[in-house]
Amino acid sequence: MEKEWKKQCKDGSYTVRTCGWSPPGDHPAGCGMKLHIKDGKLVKVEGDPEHPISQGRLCVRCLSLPEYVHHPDRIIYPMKRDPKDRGKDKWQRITWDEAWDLIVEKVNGFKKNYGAESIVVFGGTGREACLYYYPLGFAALGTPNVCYPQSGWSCYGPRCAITDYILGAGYPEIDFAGYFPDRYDHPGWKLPEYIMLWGKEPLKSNPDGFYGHSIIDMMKRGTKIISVDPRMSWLGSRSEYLLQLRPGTDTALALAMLNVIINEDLYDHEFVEKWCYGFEQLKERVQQYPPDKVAEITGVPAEKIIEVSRVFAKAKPASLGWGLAIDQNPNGVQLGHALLSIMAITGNIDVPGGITLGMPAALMGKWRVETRGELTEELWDKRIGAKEWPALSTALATTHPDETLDTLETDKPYKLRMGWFNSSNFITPTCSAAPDRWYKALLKLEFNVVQDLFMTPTAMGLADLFLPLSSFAEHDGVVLTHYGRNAIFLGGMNKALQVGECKSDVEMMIELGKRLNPSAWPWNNAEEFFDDQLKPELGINFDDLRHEGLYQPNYEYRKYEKGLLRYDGEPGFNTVTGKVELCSTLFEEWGEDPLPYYKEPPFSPVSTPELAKEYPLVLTTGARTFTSFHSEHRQVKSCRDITPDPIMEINPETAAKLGIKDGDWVVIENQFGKCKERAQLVPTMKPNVVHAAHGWWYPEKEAEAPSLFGVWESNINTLIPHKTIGKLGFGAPFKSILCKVYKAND
Ligand SMILES: Nc1nc2c(c(=O)[nH]1)N[C@H]1C(S)=C(S)[C@@H](COP(=O)(O)OP(=O)(O)OC[C@H]3O[C@@H](n4cnc5c(=O)[nH]c(N)nc54)[C@H](O)[C@@H]3O)O[C@H]1N2
Ligand SMILES: Nc1nc2c(c(=O)[nH]1)N[C@H]1C(S)=C(S)[C@@H](COP(=O)(O)OP(=O)(O)OC[C@H]3O[C@@H](n4cnc5c(=O)[nH]c(N)nc54)[C@H](O)[C@@H]3O)O[C@H]1N2
Ligand code: SF4
Ligand SMILES: [Mo]
Repeated sequence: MEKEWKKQCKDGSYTVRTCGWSPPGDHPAGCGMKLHIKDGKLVKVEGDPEHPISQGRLCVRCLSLPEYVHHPDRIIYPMKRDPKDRGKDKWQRITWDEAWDLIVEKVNGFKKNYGAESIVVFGGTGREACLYYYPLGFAALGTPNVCYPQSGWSCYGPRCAITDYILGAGYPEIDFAGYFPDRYDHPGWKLPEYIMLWGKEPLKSNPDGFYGHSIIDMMKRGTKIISVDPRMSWLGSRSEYLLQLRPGTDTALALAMLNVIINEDLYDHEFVEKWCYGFEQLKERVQQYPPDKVAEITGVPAEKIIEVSRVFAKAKPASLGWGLAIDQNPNGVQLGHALLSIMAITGNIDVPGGITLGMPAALMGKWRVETRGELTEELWDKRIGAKEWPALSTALATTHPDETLDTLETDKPYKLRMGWFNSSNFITPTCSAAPDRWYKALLKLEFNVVQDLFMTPTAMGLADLFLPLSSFAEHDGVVLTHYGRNAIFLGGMNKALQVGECKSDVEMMIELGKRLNPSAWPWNNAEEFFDDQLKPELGINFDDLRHEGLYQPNYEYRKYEKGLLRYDGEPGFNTVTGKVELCSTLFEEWGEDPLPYYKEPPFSPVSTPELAKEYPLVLTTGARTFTSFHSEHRQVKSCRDITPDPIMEINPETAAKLGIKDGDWVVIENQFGKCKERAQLVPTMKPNVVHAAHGWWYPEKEAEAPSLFGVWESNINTLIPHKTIGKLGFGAPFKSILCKVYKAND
């Protein structure tokens, strides 16, 4: 890549090269781009063709960045409001010093009178903030209660926990040659013959550390796709095999694939013998899932299950992209277990073109979870829901989300008093199930701080203090793919301009940390902080990264043979048995079945047939769109012009029976709640399945409560129940619930 990161022009304008993260929302995709600044304003964004991963490609969310950065609705100064005026537009501009003084006074007061555990930090997904809200809680505010509020922690955490317990390794990612500067030409890399995309649509989602368009790069070179998805996505329509299963029945399908692969002797004997634990037990278990029985459960024909199992097992190498549909399923732990078992017994783990596993030591990021060392054991023991849900709290340093709502509602085991909303606008239909209950419960908190860029429904409804956040164009940072769990590369993020008095998460965290707990916060600015966080073995500091643009670490395959996965340096996997646990010792210890099994979704035509008479359609929600990141981008005109309304997809024949035409506003309703969206007739949808968009609010509507920007009108999460979670505490039915649909009369 070119070494110059800032280019000055004669007319005073300039260009800054950077890697994207957030805000606005994005998982650490880190696409390369050039930001053009003229007269102090961001006027244009273009893709950077020299960036080895994105190679000049950008999506509409970055292309429309100038509209977002300079949007008239942006909040660019700190503001406060009297708690009695929550929900009213009665804000008063204050200085940063006044904001810090108020926070310090409140935090010290709550700590002294009620203990630090009376404070809770809420954080959302995948944005830069997600590296920082743990230390904000543990090392600045001093509380053990950091909460990711999605019911059943149904995003990424379950997949990471399953991987920890079954493989003892970092996140398993499709090998897209991202570690190597020469990418697909790298001599040690192999093209996957097949990639199975299971409940994942990476062109739109680019999740966690995976640049989705790499799939297209690989398809152009010959890779074929298997799509396991109740909908037909763009990639599904170009796949060799589309397994259009009934939502939520995935685990049965995965077990049937194991049945075929094992019974037809299509597995890798050497890998199984050397590196797997519990094969015989698994073999016995999968006999319960013959393809014809599973065809009835899933709606996928038995011949197709058999054919795909054969094709996948014979492909060398084959890869798997497992998506959000694994997490948003109370039976998802078993699904993840079965999928990793497929990858293991077909010999596709940690081999070129298979799935890669992160190295035990991340490239940076020691402050993230390790800062919990700032808390005493006594305080750590007070973490909400940790004792009740050991499988969750062992892998994740947060509270249990559903228990946190119970605590807010009941004041048990103690009363929560202060909330800090770091990167979660969660009364919109994003992070939480039962958002109406959360909203009422959160109003009980005595002091709420919101850090954001826009006045969101959450901020308008709940905040007493609003701290203005800078976009990634306005701050320095480091893009850390997979948050360090499988760091494919590090991207240099360079500040191009300043807007108002906005600050980044890191800048705020350092300033607050210095005031509340100075010994844990020795750095004076973001650059000092990043210099310190980058691992010395890398031999680069922040300035080097800024100039280089990207750091790709290279990759070591078959780490289990070389003693590179275990902390003791022995060959094998970092699990209890030192092997891939097809039969899990830890699940058994936690009272769960050690082998994967299928369980019907909690509400389905099979598990609740009576209910299905009233609510005959299976609803799946939240498949990503290019034009928004959860609740974000609704005020960005270029994005909204493409997606002006929330869309519900429905089969044309089903719609006709219900008297619904394309473009009609419809009500989606079940026993928990209702939501209004616009019908789109999609011939590839199965007749009994509908899909509804999530994350909708209307920045153009009335701001004040009860409207809160129309947040209750199209709030699909009011249909998702609280605490309908899996046995180990993971997974909730965001992608499989029952509903009925009818034409809206207004
Ligand atoms: N029905 C349904 N619901 C779902 C899903 C679904 O598929 N279906 N998906 C779920 C999933 S997987 C997730 S992860 C959650 C996501 O839920 P959240 O992550 O809570 O997303 P948002 O509600 O959009 O809130 C994020 C807020 O953070 C702000 N923000 C953006 N970038 C930054 C940043 O870098 N720093 C800080 N401090 N703030 C930032 C944004 O402006 C926004 O207001 O939604 C879940 N909700
Ligand atoms: N543009 C954009 N990108 C994003 C986000 C965003 O909001 N916008 N959010 C980010 C976040 S937090 C996450 S977690 C990732 C998620 O990204 P992905 O893992 O790609 O997940 P989704 O887009 O929710 O869903 C992927 C597919 O799962 C299918 N699906 C629905 N129900 C089921 C089911 O029961 N079984 C199976 N097998 N498939 C099912 C959907 O039809 C969809 O095509 O995206 C991230 N990236
Ligand atoms: S995926 Fe889209 S929003 Fe994310 S960095 Fe790349 S271009 Fe920007
Ligand atoms: Mo997510």
